[in-house]
Amino acid sequence: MQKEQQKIFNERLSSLDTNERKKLYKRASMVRKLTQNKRKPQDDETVRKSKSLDEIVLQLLLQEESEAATGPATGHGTVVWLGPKTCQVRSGASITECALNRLHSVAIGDRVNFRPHGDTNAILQVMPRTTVLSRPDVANGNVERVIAANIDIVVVVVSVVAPPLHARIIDRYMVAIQRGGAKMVLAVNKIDLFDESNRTVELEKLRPYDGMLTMIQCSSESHDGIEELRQLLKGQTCAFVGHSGVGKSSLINAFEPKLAILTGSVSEGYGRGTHTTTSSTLHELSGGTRLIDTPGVRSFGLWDIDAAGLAWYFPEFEEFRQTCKFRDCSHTHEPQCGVKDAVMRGHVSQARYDTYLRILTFL
Ligand SMILES: Nc1nc2c(ncn2[C@@H]2O[C@H](COP(=O)(O)OP(=O)(O)OP(=O)(O)O)[C@@H](O)[C@H]2O)c(=O)[nH]1
Ligand SMILES: [Mg+2]
Ligand SMILES: [Zn+2]
Repeated sequence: MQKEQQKIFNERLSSLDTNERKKLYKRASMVRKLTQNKRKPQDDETVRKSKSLDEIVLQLLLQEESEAATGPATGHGTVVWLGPKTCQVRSGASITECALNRLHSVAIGDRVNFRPHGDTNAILQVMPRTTVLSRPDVANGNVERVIAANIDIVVVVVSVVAPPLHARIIDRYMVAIQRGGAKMVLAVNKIDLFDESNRTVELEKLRPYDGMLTMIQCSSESHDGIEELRQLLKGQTCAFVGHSGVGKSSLINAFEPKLAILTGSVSEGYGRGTHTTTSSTLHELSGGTRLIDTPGVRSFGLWDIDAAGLAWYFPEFEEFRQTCKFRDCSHTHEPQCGVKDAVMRGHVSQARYDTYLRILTFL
């Protein structure tokens, strides 16, 4: 492969995850087998010059690109459903199925142009995104996975009691949401499960967020807090995210029972959800409210955050950073650190500071 080709090859390949690469190489080796079978045995010259697997991979990638760009767009709309191979694009009342290709990485909420291609449609262009919620791809940490695009609000759903409240994921989402430009609402779901023995323990975990976040205590079961949440989300495009089993789909059903989204169960042993929702869907409600249901996550990694910038995403550190002795203080080992001092004096939550340190060790 020539240098220039190698460069294009590396570039294109680095944007694929392990699974996509595997599939591509499988296809390439099939293509190679087919062409080799077609060749006559005496045709030594061709055999010697036969393409490497990498070259076939590049050829397949470029073929896809040129096929996708064979004419002007015939339609545009918003991606409202995303599956493994196709997505659905809504334009007004009509839905168009489009094939996913390696040229464009498409996210739910994206605004795209498309045109007919073969027996389906090809995406020609993804419009620039106003906001995103991103994380690193689980299989390939160098690839950005956009969980939702062009959202006004990310509703981080946590549950109390079953599964019990995990506050650390709130901190991680807070960082990613600020980075991506959307607003955040924290929905504390399943408050119908509160009783005298667990209420205080669970609410204590939320204390650090008092006054820092818009927080709604709610229950899709008893409908507590649902009206309040409805008012907050009115007319906005919102993505519901969080661990599996916390009740993201149930909450969306509570807003609009006729959606009847499949909901799952919480396993007895581990108190975890069972990953019921497997693909993202944007549901259009009356009044222009759009709610995106996303699959539950096991953990939430951070995309495009560096160690030097992390403290910016902990807004309560701000007033204390001013008194750090060193301007580039990392608030870890330095003497006379305003943030560490504030933690000690109880002005900054120890739990939030611990999350800060924990995230830092992974950056
Ligand atoms: N008691 C109680 N149970 C709830 C509430 N909301 C949801 N559940 C139950 O919690 C379980 C999981 O709900 P889902 O809505 O499927 O959770 P999810 O967050 O969409 O889960 P994934 O799709 O796996 O990410 C179901 O058994 C629901 O009935 C609630 O407010 N109170
Ligand atoms: Mg769900
Ligand atoms: Zn400091």
